[in-house]
Amino acid sequence: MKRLTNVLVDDKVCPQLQSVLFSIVTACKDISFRVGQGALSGVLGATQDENVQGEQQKKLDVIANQILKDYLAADNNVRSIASEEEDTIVAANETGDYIVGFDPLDGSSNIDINGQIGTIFTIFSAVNQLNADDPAQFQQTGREQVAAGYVLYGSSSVLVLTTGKGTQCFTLDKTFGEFVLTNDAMQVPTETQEFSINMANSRFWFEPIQYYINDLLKGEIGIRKKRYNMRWNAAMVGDVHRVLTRGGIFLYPQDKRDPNKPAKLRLLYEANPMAMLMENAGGKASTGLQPILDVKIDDLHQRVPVIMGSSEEVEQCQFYYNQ
Ligand code: FDP
Repeated sequence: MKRLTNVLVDDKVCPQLQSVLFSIVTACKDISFRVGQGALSGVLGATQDENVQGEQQKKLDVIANQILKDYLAADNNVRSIASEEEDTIVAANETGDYIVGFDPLDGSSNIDINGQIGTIFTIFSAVNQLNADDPAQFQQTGREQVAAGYVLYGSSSVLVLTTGKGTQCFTLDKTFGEFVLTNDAMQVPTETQEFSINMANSRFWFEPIQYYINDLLKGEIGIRKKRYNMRWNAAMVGDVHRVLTRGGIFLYPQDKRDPNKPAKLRLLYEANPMAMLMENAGGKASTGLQPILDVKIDDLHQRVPVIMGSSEEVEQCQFYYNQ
């Protein structure tokens, strides 16, 4: 049985980065406990407030955000913080070597129904010449991430992490409160017969996705010559975990619903970390036109189309864009 601490030492992760990872993981253990308490600890339901993206904040969004901010601000290795629930960058420690972005509680609509939810995080090196409160700290591409991961609060709490070499999965052993290595090299199968998309948006999609999904729906009598099944958790963290575990393709494409929000998922703290985990497990992650990890972050809350999962299936989907 290998604990997270030992894995990071064996993988020669530098002590400063280890410290940042432990701050995040400790916060997530706290969040996991509160999620598990549910209605008993008064964390369910909504607040009266909206975040910068105009979404109503759930109580657990606010609580998880505060827990992460408190742990990270107390870590001298963290220079700046960006969160889905914060309008702008949060300065932590001017001398910190790392900057951290996170979605404190992904899948908010699942909170009150006891569905899958999670915390997604990304870590970059800080830019030395820039102050901690300068949003340009995050103007990097996903390729520059030094670590990324998520904690899924499901039937068990799992940490899926990459520090660059591969994608590892740890399960929280609640008897002694530590994450224990349960898969040391996640591998996404290259082929799949399972897709994941919100079909309710189909009339708003652009042509490449209309045609691609239509061909999947035709099954064995269509051009793809095999029957596809569909799954939708309405929490990216749950859908991506399934794809990382048994293959599949997860899509949240650009659509025509609201010209001000052409895509839904955020690049910095949703798409990028998931893309890094996916690529390091042998999968692919694309906007349809380019790898997600090559898109430069211009704005902390920038949105991006997401197509990720089994490599051959993502390539098939990209074919419809190329045409
Ligand atoms: P949510 O708004 O509930 O936090 O982060 C956005 C996200 O969830 C993803 O986790 C999820 O994949 C998607 O939005 C769900 O979107 P739909 O409302 O279209 O189902």
